[in-house]
Order: sequence, then structure tokens, then C-alpha cells
Amino acid sequence: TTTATPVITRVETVILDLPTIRPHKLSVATMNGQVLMLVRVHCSDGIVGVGEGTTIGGLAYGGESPESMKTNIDTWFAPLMIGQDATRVQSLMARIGRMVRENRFSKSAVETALLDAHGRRLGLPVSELLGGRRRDRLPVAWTLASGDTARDIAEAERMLDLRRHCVFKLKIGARALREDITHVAAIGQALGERASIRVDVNMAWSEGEAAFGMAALADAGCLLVEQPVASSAAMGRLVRRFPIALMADESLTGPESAFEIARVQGADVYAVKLEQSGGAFNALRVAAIADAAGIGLYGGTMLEGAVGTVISAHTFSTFANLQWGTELFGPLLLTEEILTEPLDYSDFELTVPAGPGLGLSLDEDRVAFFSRDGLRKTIS
Ligand code: MUC
Ligand code: MG
Repeated sequence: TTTATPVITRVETVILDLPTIRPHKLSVATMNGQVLMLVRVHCSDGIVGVGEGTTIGGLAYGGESPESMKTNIDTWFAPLMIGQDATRVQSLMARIGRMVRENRFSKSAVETALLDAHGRRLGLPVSELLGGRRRDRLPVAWTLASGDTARDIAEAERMLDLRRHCVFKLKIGARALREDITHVAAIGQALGERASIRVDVNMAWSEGEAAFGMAALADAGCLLVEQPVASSAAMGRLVRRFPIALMADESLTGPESAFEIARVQGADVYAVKLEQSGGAFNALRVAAIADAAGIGLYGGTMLEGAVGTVISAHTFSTFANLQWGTELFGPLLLTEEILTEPLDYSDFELTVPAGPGLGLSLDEDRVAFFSRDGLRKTIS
């Protein structure tokens, strides 16, 4: 018997609108819900893989939105994929890369679907297609971003009681600097030795504000400051001035920027995000550059739903170093479950699924229920 090479027959995209458990306040946007773009890649051997593209606050964080990803995948990616060998994931991503500039988030979504499909085909978890997992569980930080100090403290206490999180990232930068410092110090004091705290400024500060802020944050017991300023040059100066660890997030957009920041010694830690990196394989390249440069690693999130969270988990599970843990809590920020079996968050960690592909199964009825009307589209 001869087995025909499985090829891609159909690419399907859908937009889901899901509410969040509370408003999530970042310096760049306040989110009252999350919009997920899911892409399904159907193959001639009957296998279907799923991927996700999600942003923060629509276009507030970068050049792609869930809606633009849907349009671009339907219009430009799908025709490049149909009829192609579904088992050569890296070759197909290279083909797409030659015809599609940028669009890192869309590429990440499509690559995830291809990896999920191929893992299912081979009967292996995606982590094994990415070099092999080194750990089955990942520590997960929680973000306190209600905008209210007392509410954040109550939320952190609940997370500690549930043994769900003991590392907290505080979103600051929207208010006056002194107010933010008071907020961080109050949370640090309330939680004491039971938790560790860090902040994400999402580029809101000037270099002068950051200089004042980083000194004050160090005094408040904060161990890590994420992207206080937009400028890479300013990041490079700040990293030399303060003992508190400085993490690059927005300025890290894949292997080239990872190399450049490492070259100028512009950060102590990288927040690796699958979508920002342009997919799992590029995230592995970012991690390799960080390791070679002596830069610490942290597994970041774009506040993705289950699919985007789990491709990240598979990828981070293979990292040689993950000194700062992860923040893969995205699904917990949403009120609605779209999996038939929820992810296992327990004892401050997330379990990396062990089944073939991503190891997830979507609840199709719920996916259909939350799909934005009229936007479901199939290309074959
Ligand atoms: C970011 O900038 O890191 C991650 C956690 C969170 O609450 O927002 C994100 C984005
Ligand atoms: Mg960040």
C-alpha cells in the first residue's frame, strides 16, 4: 500500500468574543473582554489542527488585530497553504514567510495549527516536535490590574488561598508615578513573604520617570520591572543604573530584536511571547539567543485563550532555562470555558497537556455560541 502525503485542504477562521472576569487595566488599554481569532487547518488525512491569534486591546499593542489576522489568513495565507504538504511545517512556514511580510501574530496562529495537526498525526505532543519537553509543569504568575489597590490585594489573597498563584505582576503606568509607587508598596506590604511582586509599565514612563521609579520600586521590594520605557536606548542605560532586574517585552519582536538587544546588553530578562516572536520556532530562537547572551527567560502572554496559552506552554516546556517562570494565565481571565476539559491550574503551576498535538479538545458548541455572527468563513 502507498500512503499519499497529507496535504492541506481547507483553512477556516473564526472570531470569538469572550467576556473577562473583571476589567483588566493596562497603561495602553482597559479590556472588558477578549477577542480570539481561531484558525483551523484541515488536512487530506482527516486531521484538523487549531491555532489562535489574540491581541491586547485590539490595535493598542501592535500592528495586528484579531480581525486583520482573519482577513489576512483568509485572503493571503490560505491560498499559499492549500494543496501543500501538511507534514513539513517548517518548509510551509518558510513558504508563507517569502510571500507574507511581518504579520507575526497571524504566522504564529497558522504555525500552531500546523503543529497541532502534525502532532495529532504522529501521536506526539507538540512539545516533542519542538525538541522535547524538559518539564511537565510551569509556574504561573497572575496579573493584578483591577486599577484598585484594595481590590488587587483581595484578589491576590484569594489566589494565595486557592494555591493558584504566588507571583504577582502589577500593571502600572496609567496613574501618576507616586500613586503607582504607593500602590506597589501597599500590595508588597500586605502580601509580605507569602508572595513575590513585579511590575509591568507597558512603556508608559519617560527615562527620567523610570530612573525615579526603578529606585523607588527596588525599595518597595519589587524584583523585576518590565518594559518601563519604549526606547531601547533608554532601556540600555537603565539596565546599567539599577540592580533591579529589567525585562524587555514590547521591544522584543523575534530573533533579530533578541540579537540586537543582547548585542547592546539592553535587558536582564526577555519576556518571550509566541505571537510577538512569530511562532514557536522563532520563540525557540529567541530563547537560544538569550541563553547564549546570559539573559534570563520568562514565558510571556498576550492574554490568549486556551489554544494560544497551550502552544506557549509546549514551547516554554522545552526551554533549557526559564529562570523567571511564566504568566500563562490567559484562560483564567475569561469567564467562559471553550475546552471540553479545562486546563489544570493547581499548586501555583499549569500542567502542560500530554495528549497528541496541543492535547486540547475544543467544545464546538461553545465555540459556535461565542463566534461573532457572520464572520465564520471557509476557504478551500
Ligand atoms: C504584557 O504587556 O505583558 C501580560 C500579562 C498581562 O496582564 O498583560 C500582558 C501583556
Ligand atoms: Mg508586558
